[in-house]
Amino acid sequence: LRRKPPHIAIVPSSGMGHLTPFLRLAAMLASRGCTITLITANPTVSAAESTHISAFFSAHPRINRLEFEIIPYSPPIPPPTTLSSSNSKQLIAPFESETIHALNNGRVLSCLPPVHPIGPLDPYELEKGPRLPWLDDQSVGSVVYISFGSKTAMSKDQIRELANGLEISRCAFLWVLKTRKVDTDDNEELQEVLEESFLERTKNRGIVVKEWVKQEEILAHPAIGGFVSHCGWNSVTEAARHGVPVLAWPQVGDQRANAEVVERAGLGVWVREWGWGVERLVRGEEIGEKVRVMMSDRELRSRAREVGEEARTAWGVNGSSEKALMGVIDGLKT
Ligand code: BUP
Repeated sequence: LRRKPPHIAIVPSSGMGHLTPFLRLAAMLASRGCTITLITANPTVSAAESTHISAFFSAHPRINRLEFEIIPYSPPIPPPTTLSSSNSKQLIAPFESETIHALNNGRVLSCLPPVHPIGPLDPYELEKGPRLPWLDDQSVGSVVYISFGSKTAMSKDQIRELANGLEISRCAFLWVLKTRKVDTDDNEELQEVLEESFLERTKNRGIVVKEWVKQEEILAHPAIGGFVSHCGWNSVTEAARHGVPVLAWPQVGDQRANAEVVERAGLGVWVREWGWGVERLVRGEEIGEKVRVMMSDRELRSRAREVGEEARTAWGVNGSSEKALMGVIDGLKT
């Protein structure tokens, strides 16, 4: 008797960093015969989420949509805490094969559900963003890409130091700049944040964009030779998939654990002295120097390329990721 593919409900939590992998997973499961219901919150936190959700449902009419309304809630003011955000406790150890093995063999807790290591995830069709023809005119491996993800906005002073650093590095650059955590509040013009003279001096060497870009497509572009990243998990897996060296500059949450994975995997370097979030202002000279070193480090580039090959093997037809995904689907068949 043939068993029926499962019906799976997928509930992404808020923010593009959560929505992106869930939409990719939904598309991957649907293309393997599963019935999918995607449950999304209304309103979304950012405009990027609404745009991507609408585009996703237009491209995948067979995926069911359920919306739930978020009721406004004013949380009580929390009592003062003695823990500082610069504390170096790590909650999550880097996810590596021994860790997954320990979790799945009851060595951590006996009652945990199985953990299935799936990824890197395929981008789904119609992920939104403008084309950047400028990149096509740059030579192979010459451009450093800078992005701190969808919700990290650095201080104005740090942004100016970063600009200074990019200028000092003398590398070509593509910088996705955010000045506010939520995109709907991000209304400042570039000229209000960066000096006009910086934009003028670097106009033939770099571009700064404030709108949403197709990051996966950028990282896949042969002109990209390095990535200055906050190490959101999606960014790390995307850099790994395309074998792009990373200069890790983690800011909050799990990003420090992710930076450690980047370093241990040989995908990049992490300058620990740059600190954590707003701990210290990192000067342009230091940034420029590290960017220049990353972009000219042939050994790092070749290690990152190897990581990319391993990631592509994991995600290929008979790779470990595909096997894990099919294992999940098989286990849920009725
Ligand atoms: Br910004 C930006 N285009 O312009 P992370 C981000 N992305 O495609 P985060 C774009 O959003 P958390 C843009 O490729 C990645 O898939 C990017 O996720 C994409 O960081 C995703 O890297 C960003 O995990 O979320 O947004 O800080 O920290 O919650 O993982």
